[in-house]
Amino acid sequence: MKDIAVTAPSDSLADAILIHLKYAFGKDAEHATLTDWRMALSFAIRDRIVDPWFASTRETYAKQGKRVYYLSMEFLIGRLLEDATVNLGLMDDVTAFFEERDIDAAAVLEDEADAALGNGGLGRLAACFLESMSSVGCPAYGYGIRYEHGLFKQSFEDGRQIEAPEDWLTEPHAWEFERPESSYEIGFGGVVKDLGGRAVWQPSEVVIARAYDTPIIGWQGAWANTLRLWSARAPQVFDLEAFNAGDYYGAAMPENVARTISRVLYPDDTTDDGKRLRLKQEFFFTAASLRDILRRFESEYNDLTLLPQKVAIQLNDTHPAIAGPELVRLLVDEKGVTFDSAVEIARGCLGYTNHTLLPEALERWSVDLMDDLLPRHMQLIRAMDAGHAGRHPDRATTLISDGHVNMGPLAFTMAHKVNGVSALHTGLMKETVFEELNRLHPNRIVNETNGITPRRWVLSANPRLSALITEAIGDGWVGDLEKLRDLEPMADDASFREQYAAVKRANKVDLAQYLAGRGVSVDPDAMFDVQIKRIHEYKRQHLNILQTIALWQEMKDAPQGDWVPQVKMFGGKAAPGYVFAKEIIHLINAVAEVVNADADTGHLLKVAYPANYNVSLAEKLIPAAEVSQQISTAGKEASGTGNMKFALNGALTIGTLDGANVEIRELVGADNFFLFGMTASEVVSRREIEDHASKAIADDPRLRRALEAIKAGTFGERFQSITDNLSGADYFCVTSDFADYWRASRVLDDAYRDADNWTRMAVLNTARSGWFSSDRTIRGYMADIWGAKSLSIG
Ligand code: 26Q
Repeated sequence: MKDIAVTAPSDSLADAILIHLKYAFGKDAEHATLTDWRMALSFAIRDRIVDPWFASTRETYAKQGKRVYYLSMEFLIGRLLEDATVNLGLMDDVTAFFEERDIDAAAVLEDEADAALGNGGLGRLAACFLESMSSVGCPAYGYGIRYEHGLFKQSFEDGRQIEAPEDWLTEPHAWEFERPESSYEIGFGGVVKDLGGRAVWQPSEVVIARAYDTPIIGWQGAWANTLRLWSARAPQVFDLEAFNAGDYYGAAMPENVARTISRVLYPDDTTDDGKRLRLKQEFFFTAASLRDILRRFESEYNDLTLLPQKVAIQLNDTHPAIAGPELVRLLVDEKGVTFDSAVEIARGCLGYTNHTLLPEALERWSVDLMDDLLPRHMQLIRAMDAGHAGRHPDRATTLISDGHVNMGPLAFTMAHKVNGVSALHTGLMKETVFEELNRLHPNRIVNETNGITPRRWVLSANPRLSALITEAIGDGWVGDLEKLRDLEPMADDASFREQYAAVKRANKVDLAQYLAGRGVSVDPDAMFDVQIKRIHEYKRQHLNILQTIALWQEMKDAPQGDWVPQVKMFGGKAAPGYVFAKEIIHLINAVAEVVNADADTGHLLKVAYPANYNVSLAEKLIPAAEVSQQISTAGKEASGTGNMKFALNGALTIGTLDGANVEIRELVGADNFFLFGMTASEVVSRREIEDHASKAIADDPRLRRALEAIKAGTFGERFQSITDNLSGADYFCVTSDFADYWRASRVLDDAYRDADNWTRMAVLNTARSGWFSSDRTIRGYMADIWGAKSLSIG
């Protein structure tokens, strides 16, 4: 249906902003607050997204294109306004508009709260994918949960992490459209009745899932997809009977209970498995999404066997793995398809992405809980398990074991393709966790190395570098990042290097100013060394801080020595229940306090740990970084995506052969990457050596001295859980990798002394990292997994 010829958004962006300011927010320019300006601008920008958004939908219907549905518990989006403005090519207009009025445009953009609907890498990947799917014109929907509270806010008290609830939705929010007409009843619990051979699930509890749509505009406004987030509410808002009986609180109970489901994002907490509410969240958004997908499909087609030709559903880890059983249930119980055909149809649609091999992070749900909450699904899972057993009688892998449903194997068996997120990780999937399933289904596992969107992580986050690149090679790189290769010859051009170095220097000055505002003063001439990511033992922030302690000790021994002045920066949150990770945070802050107050070494070393690391802080840190710390225990980091952002922005990596570091090193060249540490297989054999940790400590006087200082109380508390762990089991091989890490760090210091050659290496990192665009990753998924084609609205 053609929409009515309503007037197009006013040609002048300035007029549009002022009209919204006046008529939507009731303000004139003299009295507008930053938030008024931000909202007026957002509406003016949003207006310009709506037409391409409608056009994209129409084009998908017209071409009967295959649609991709990306199901993810997390979308770590950050701010949207700048992204949308940049993608529409309107940033210069916006800057000019505010300049004319003497208003700080950056402050207007920064007034927007981060949408922090994710924990870390997995959620940020989903956000990069949304942007890239729109940029390459892949017809797609993101489906997730509209959490009222995103990831908790972090602050430090006496160096310890304190969590506070996050509140993004209490700020005016410009981007979503509520869709009351797209609501579904989602059931839980109850019983399964057998009505003449037909199973009928009669849930005991029902909540409503209501859709909220956010348009996601691609590069140059070429296409727009939808992020559809579900919010939970009660079928009956109000218990009138209770109210009339005088129970005013009780009357609001149904609404409160139902809303709990979309109230808060679970912080990645490997220790808190088995949480009933978490399982309810998973089923809630998965079931609502599948109903929506089927409704859309049935509005166009009436043959369910066509589903795999028209619908691709990607599971972002196992969090939506209940999609397998739920889709089978819908097909069998509601559409009358046979069980075997339903399984085949579902498998034809589903793909599963694995993001971790850590055994404690592989989801398992107790059969008792599942029987209680999802009785019909549990029946179907038993039937699937039996089917699998029937076809592979000798198999050891089961969907159900020790009273638990194994969500990894469930997702694997219900998907036609299963992918890892870096070459190394995919290889390890085949050798370890999915060894047997890979043998039974040899072509199912594929690799899709992660990527990042260049629009957010270079073009908007690093405008100075972007301008320099565009001046050198034109602007084609933004939509085709491999074009950065054209910069390679310029690594040998002294004047280009000088300009490149000037960009980095200016970004460092900006960051130094920002940090000063947060109470840390750092010298922009020092080397900026950054480790930003969730705090986790396998990521080994404690290896970094131990090396920092050892360096400080040697600097203090000889403060007049020829040291490379440096700032060690950290950023990241620990899961609230992860006690050891919180101890690491405390240690870093304790070291920072002592080191930063040391007058002997003040000109040489500073430690900065700004609290509440999030997407917006990453956008400030990465463009200013010179050293990227990617030091996980080999075999543990599935991919990493921060590592790619740093390389593109010209930071040199010091890292292990883990995740996508391996591919970064291959691409940028071993000479331009500081490698250290054991390989994944060396790690496995090292652990078998009893006392590997105490041996490593005995062999390394620097490590010993650093640990002794901690134990002696140099940093206040004695951090016994950390020192005990490191001299005991040291599962993550911090001590064994320490000596080589120290060596590589000094090689890196030496390299930094030759500023011009350092810049040469940095330019080569930028020039050779174009492959890490998430556009490339998305095209890979489209070709290898989804069988989807790009469309365009020309
Ligand atoms: C599980 C159960 C209960 C509550 C929370 C969770 C949970 C939530 C989030 C478990 C895991 C996550 C997130 C995992 C994650 O971010 N993995 C990272 O994914 C990135 C994208 O592929 C990779 O680059 C990283 O290497 C990987 O660690």
